[in-house]
Amino acid sequence: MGFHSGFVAIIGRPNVGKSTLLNRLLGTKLAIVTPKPQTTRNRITGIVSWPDCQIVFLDTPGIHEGKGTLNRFMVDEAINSLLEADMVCFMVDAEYEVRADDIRPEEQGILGHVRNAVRPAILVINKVDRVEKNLLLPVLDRYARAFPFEALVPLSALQGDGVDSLVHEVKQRLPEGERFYPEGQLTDRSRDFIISEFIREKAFLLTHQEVPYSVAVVVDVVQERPGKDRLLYIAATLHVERDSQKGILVGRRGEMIRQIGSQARTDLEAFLKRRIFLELRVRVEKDWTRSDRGLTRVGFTP
Ligand SMILES: Nc1nc2c(ncn2[C@@H]2O[C@H](COP(=O)(O)OP(=O)(O)O)[C@@H](O)[C@H]2O)c(=O)[nH]1
Ligand SMILES: [Mg+2]
Repeated sequence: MGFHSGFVAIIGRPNVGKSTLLNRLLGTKLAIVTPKPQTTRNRITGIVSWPDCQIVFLDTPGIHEGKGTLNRFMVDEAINSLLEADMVCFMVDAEYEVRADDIRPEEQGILGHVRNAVRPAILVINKVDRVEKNLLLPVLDRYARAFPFEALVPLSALQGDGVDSLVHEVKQRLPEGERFYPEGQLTDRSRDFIISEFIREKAFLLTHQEVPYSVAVVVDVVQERPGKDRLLYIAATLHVERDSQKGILVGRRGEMIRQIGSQARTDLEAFLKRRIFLELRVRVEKDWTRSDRGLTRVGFTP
């Protein structure tokens, strides 16, 4: 048998566990995960290589009905990923599904996108650690009737159960082809992008209400600091939409931004496997989520 390879988009509503699955597949934390919906804003590749196969998974923002330029950008990222992919993993949340007695309009809408893209699809029912297994039968049944899925795979992205079956189902359906990336490469995203995401995750986790949704992080400098401890110096700017949000992000006597910095540094040191000096500043880019120009100014490339 020859070498197989392909792109596989992971799509679904916000918060179903798409990024958690990507990290599980990679065996390392690449995509940021929080309990809040709409954590992921860009399409993020995670590359998994075997001796006979390479799968490029595309983690995507959740598909939802959001207003504003940023939300539209996010949904476009997800839908465009469908068109890049050879196959689709459509993810739903077991905990929600076992209580429902029908497929809700949001999921129907996403199925419509999969249908339009004409891609083979696997249904992934995530978070099965939260439900009784026998309650899944009616869920499997109604999704099997709604769409000609190639396979239906219940799993727990968090705990890992069922993830091997998903890989098995995907592998056997991939086209024959060459590797897209060298073995060992984890993502096609730049180091600066990953750094900015790790910082954004902490801001997302530590703030509330609309503030997390108004933060964008741009890495300004990444510089080797020669000397005996070989520090990597990183400077980044957190952009917010309004002055009041700047106040919250900086915090009383700078406490909040210090906490964001210290937590981000710990994760970055683990990811980059070296010591880091991290300097953060906060800047207001008025209403950046509301215009293309705003998005561009805080580092989005449409
Ligand atoms: N219990 C449980 N929680 C999960 C599982 N997968 C993800 N989560 C949680 O669901 C939340 C959203 O996860 P995330 O990966 O960010 O979802 P995304 O928005 O679809 O990318 C986080 O709090 C995760 O820890 C799972 O298999 N079981
Ligand atoms: Mg995500």
